[in-house]
Amino acid sequence: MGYSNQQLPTSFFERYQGNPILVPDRWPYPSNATFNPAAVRHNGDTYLLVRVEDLRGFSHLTFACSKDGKTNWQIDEEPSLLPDPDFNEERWGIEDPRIVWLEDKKQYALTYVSFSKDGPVVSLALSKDLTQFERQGAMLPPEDKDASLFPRLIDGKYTLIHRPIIRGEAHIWISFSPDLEFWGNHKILLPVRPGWWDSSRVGLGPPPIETDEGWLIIYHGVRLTASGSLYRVGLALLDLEKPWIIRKRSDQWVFGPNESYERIGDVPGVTFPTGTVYDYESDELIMYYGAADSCVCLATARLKDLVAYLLSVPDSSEEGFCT
Ligand code: BMA
Repeated sequence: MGYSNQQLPTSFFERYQGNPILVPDRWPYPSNATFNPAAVRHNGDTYLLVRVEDLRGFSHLTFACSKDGKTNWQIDEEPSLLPDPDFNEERWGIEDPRIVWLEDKKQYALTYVSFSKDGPVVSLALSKDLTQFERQGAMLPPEDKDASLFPRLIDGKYTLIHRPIIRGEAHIWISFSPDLEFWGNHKILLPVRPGWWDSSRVGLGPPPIETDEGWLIIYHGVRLTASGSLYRVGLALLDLEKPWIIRKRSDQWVFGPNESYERIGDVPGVTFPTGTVYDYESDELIMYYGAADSCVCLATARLKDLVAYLLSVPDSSEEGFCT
């Protein structure tokens, strides 16, 4: 498969000994599950915006904050962001957020999944301070999930990665907008690979990470097995100025369900990363993920190891194509 380096790709990420870091049993108010958090550094602290599933089965979002991003989490006493009754698409809850700092707007962009009888859609909210959020509504039609904006404009356009399901196919797409309102130039970016570990569905994990070699993409890939879906994690590197071009894509997954907290829970066999925090000085990338749709965990890697690994795999021949 073209990868001759001795280090196994699955050894780049090291699980934190204190996993799981956030569990429903120790939540300040009753909840069934706490998982799939957005992650961001703000005023020197790490904030996780955690998906909380209540005891009716509907989700909302609540902040947990820590100085070092690993220990001593302070959780908001009450939900931080509840579904808004003025937005019909949120009637069955809001889920799986991603947050980026939008450099040109000097605001945070929160993309999340809104759920209703019409199916899941990706919604956008903007915030200057992570306290007040201005909802912008649904971005694209259902069925759509797993979305994040890029943190900066690319060729003067806002750029979105998302995962619509079209004719039953669940590929990762990329779309562009001059104003965050009208979206176009839609292209398939990372397709599922029939027969592989990511054959059934793929979806963006945390927001794209800018490196000297390109945008690092951490994505989940799903394989259907006799006992359910297995959610593992793969990597890709997109061209910096033309991110619809895939420079590299890992053949092998780099992370997957292994520990009991990843194998036992509401949905066994799920590792679902949704946020990262990067420390430039130490080169430590902290990846936050939902485990078994039940709790929040973290694993750390060196960003330079991930990029070096991707550079060592053969060039990808796949390039996003217009529909
Ligand atoms: C996806 C999303 C995630 C969930 C995952 C595994 O479709 O709904 O919220 O973690 O399935 O159940």
